[in-house]
Amino acid sequence: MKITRITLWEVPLTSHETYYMAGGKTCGTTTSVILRLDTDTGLQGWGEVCPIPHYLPAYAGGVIPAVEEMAPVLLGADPVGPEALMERLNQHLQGHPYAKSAIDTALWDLTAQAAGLPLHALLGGQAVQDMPLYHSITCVAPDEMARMAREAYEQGMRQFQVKLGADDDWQADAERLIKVREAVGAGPLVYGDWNCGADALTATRTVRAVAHLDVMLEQPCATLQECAHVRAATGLPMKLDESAHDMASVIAGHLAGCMDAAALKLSKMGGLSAMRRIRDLCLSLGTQMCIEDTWGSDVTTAALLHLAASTPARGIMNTCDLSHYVAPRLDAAAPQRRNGRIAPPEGPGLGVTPDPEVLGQASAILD
Ligand code: 0XW
Ligand code: MG
Repeated sequence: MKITRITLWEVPLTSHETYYMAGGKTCGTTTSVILRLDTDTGLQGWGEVCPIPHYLPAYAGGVIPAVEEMAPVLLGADPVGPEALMERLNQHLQGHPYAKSAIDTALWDLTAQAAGLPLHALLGGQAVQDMPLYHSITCVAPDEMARMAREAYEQGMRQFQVKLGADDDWQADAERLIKVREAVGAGPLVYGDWNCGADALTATRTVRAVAHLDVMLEQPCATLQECAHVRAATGLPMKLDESAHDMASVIAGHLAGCMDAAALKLSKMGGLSAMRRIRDLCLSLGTQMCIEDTWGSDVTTAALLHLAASTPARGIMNTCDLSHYVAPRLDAAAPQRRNGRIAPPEGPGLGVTPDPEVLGQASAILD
């Protein structure tokens, strides 16, 4: 099989609930880049990447130029066995894991379609039928966040990510954790995510005020050292996100003793090829995984669901139905949350196909 054409679309995704995070980061309408690889067999592979502004070293406007730069390596190449081709791309262009993740997803889609198998069969085999989801709650007034948590709880959600730090008020952050914890009762997993937005002193003061609660902390500060300091000063479990972005940083997080859990994001790590190796490392280290991506719609969600479904239950803390948070949906038939859980798509490959009407006109065609 040979790749004959690369087509890219830019689709604005609007969050149902504008998403506020620490450090002035917001996510209202973001651009998602959808990629399709055509082949000489007629098979088509899909990929998607949707960076959140200021969230990671990635931006939507960088995707198409980076793909254009990589196109000479891709066009005419055999997509089957994505890791060999990804290695060539890494030699051709260093970095840019977010742009590469869309390509990598499409290569896996083609490889699995060529094999006539659902993608999870190639990523380790289906280990679980469905996976637990978490619900992410935008950083607004504490009572409003508690209401959102209760609503999601009533729909079956049992894991809650509480965004902190958007108003630079540590006492309000303590209240957010207290009220959400109270709203969902004992049992469910509740964690507060600062997205790097706190200094170690402020994070420690906030957490000491809620130290009696069963809560986990997520990426309070920008550096691993600061996060490790907060973990040691408060004794509460911690999830790393922004600090854990490749194999070496995951090992560093483990050695620093502050990585009870880690967020594995496709566009942060460079796609399924890199992420499944990190998934296997986390399984060995005993790190609980959140298998997800930064943002996106049904193509990204399908890719991460296949990886999550091929991960033994002992390693999966949760996964994320990103497409639930945004409109439009790219594929109306793609998986939906049901009772706090979600299953991967069925059929060969990724098992999703974007609706041409939703995609609209292509932004770039490379052949
Ligand atoms: C990347 N986010 C902002 C969106 C996902 O829902 C999770 C969250 C995070 O930082 O963990
Ligand atoms: Mg996070």
